[in-house]
Amino acid sequence: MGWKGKYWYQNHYTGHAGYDNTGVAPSFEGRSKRLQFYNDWYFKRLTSGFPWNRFSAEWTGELLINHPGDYRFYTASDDGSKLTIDNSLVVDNWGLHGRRYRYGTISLNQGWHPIKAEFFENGGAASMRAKYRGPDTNNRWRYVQPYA
Ligand SMILES: [Ca+2]
Repeated sequence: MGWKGKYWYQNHYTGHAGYDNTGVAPSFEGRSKRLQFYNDWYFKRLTSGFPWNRFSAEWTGELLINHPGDYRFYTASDDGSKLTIDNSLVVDNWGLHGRRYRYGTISLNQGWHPIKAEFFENGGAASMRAKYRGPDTNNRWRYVQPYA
């Protein structure tokens, strides 16, 4: 269970557009059970040498839905993040900002759904969390825990 994570260490600061990782090999790869990065230290402890600033990440997995229905998702991130499910953008929290919550709702059928989270950190504090609620969680907020 968990997310398959890819991380890119960047060598320059960026603007609202974030970083483009197209065709660039990740600097580090590792799995995380949850996207539960409350602050810089949660990223730093992924591996030695992980940067304080100027990095980006992409996490992927397959989310199993047992009870179909409307599911609400959020990311809380500093700086930008996005959450994509079944190739649909569900949460758009992109851009440069301090910790900010953005929400989105999607109707999901029973079965497996590809899920992807993207993130970038420019400077200052860094954080990233992703939760959801719906029929499978008794409508309580839970960390998204896909399989990867
Ligand atoms: Ca920041």
